[in-house]
Amino acid sequence: MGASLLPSPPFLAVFLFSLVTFSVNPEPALAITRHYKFDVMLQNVTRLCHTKSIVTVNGKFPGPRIVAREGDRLVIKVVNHVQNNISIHWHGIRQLRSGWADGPAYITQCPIQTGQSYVYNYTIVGQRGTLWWHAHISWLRSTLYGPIILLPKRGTPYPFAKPYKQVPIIFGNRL
Ligand SMILES: *[C@@H]1O[C@H](CO)[C@@H](O)[C@H](O)[C@H]1NC(C)=O
Ligand SMILES: *[C@@H]1O[C@H](CO)[C@@H](O)[C@H](O)[C@H]1NC(C)=O
Ligand SMILES: *[C@@H]1O[C@H](CO)[C@@H](O)[C@H](O)[C@H]1NC(C)=O
Ligand SMILES: [Cu+2]
Repeated sequence: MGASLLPSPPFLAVFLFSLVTFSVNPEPALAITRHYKFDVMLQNVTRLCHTKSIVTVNGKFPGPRIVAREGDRLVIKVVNHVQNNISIHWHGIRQLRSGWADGPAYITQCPIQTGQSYVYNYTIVGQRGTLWWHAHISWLRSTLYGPIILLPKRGTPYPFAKPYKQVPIIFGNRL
């Protein structure tokens, strides 16, 4: 008697499928992995009529921006092409179970030596807004930095009117 009331296997399968589809994922807020490559290299940079060879990421000063959505994974390969030891700190990112991706040299990792690389791999959990990354060894942070822009999940509004445009403003020292 009881057995005859159980749904047949195909029905059960369809039911479970719709449960997963509609309850776990009510709207597509799919987290993705975003890959970046940071080539740490020398570059001649001119500011205020003054040219200097400085350590940069990808030849840019200030450095390239990282853009991610909350929930995304960032995989950032840093390759060191300069004579200095390097490490990069992702300032303000909460490293949950990924402490080895935090970046302070001699605290969570050995520095990346000349000709070597390191892959920083972490997810953005419960954070939105604009942060920054910078070198975390010696005084290299004076030229090695850039913005990290954390957008809300797709379908999640900003806690204010949606901005028409974003312009990161970074304050740094004169070269
Ligand atoms: C910077 O300029 C100097 C002098 O012109 C030049 O020798 C050097 O190769 C330049 N470095 C880069 C990375 O372009
Ligand atoms: C670079 O890092 C290595 C490994 O920690 C260390 O042995 C070496 O002294 C460092 N070089 C400089 C110039 O700090
Ligand atoms: C990043 O970390 C995740 C989770 O540990 C792992 O599955 C993935 O393979 C890693 N990716 C790289 C490129 O190291
Ligand atoms: Cu910092």
